[in-house]
Amino acid sequence: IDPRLSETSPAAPITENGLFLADVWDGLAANPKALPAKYFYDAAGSELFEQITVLPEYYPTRTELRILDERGPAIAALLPEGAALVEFGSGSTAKLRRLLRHLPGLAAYVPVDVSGEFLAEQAETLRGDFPDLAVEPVVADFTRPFGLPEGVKDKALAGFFPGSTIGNFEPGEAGRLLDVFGRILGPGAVLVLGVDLVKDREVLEAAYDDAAGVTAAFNLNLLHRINRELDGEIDPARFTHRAVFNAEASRIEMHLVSRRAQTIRVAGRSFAFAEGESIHTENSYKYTLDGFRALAARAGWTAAEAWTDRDGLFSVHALRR
Ligand code: AVJ
Repeated sequence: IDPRLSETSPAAPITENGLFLADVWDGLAANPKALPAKYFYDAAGSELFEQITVLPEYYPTRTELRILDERGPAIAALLPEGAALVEFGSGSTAKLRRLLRHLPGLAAYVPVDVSGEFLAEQAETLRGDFPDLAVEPVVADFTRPFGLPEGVKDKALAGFFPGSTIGNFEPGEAGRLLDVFGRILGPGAVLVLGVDLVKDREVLEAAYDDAAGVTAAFNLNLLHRINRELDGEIDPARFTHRAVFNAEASRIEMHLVSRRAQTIRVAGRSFAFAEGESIHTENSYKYTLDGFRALAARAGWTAAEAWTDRDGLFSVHALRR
């Protein structure tokens, strides 16, 4: 018997939304309350994230793009001629395009994402813009081992994991993920990834609590999404956005804090909140250059090079298997 189903609760249906509901029920019943950050990205949340990436306070995206622009030739020099590039969780193609400019010899591009629809669209536009590049999408959850397309198995392999997505994983999980990437890419592979750096609390907290309130809207959209998709009866106005740098754990935490004591209902199940009680919605880990190299080493990767911007805000690492 599934322990998360109490006698009075209806069983969560086993559908895509059933998983979302099970995660939401689990998270709200937990102590402390928490929800998985992956649920931020419905259509509205993805649109809000795009807005976050151009906020004056949110330095990661523009800084990483600048590093890729400036260091493109150096990155290209590390990749073997005729390699295939595997991108784990392909978001917008903006970062990939920065790299492609410097990789005329690239034989194939393999975007990996859970959304088949998104992948197909993305592959179409890329084929139009780079007619000589073989684009071979794989529909898969990149956190689990998956098979590469036949056409690239004989090629030298490189991996690309930009955006500091690695920061959303607990350090132990991040190590396991890097190990999975290593197993998929095999010996001799190069992995290029973006990693956000530790810095002053003020800079970090502003990046996750911008003056225009876009990050607050992004965080609160999770409650709107629960209302839309899971028959939730939550009043989002009764929660506030909080972003705080937890220096001991070296991570930004995002929370939705209950403004008052209240009970919320989601699909027939109730959850009580004390005033000031929070739902922990995201961790975004920040590393030092050496701290990240050590994590990569434990996962079987050797640090080849790392590039940062002038202000030391963000890093792009090249690792070798
Ligand atoms: C997409 C996980 C890299 O942690 O900076 C941005 C997500 N959350 N603002 C990050 C995010 C709030 C972002 N990552």
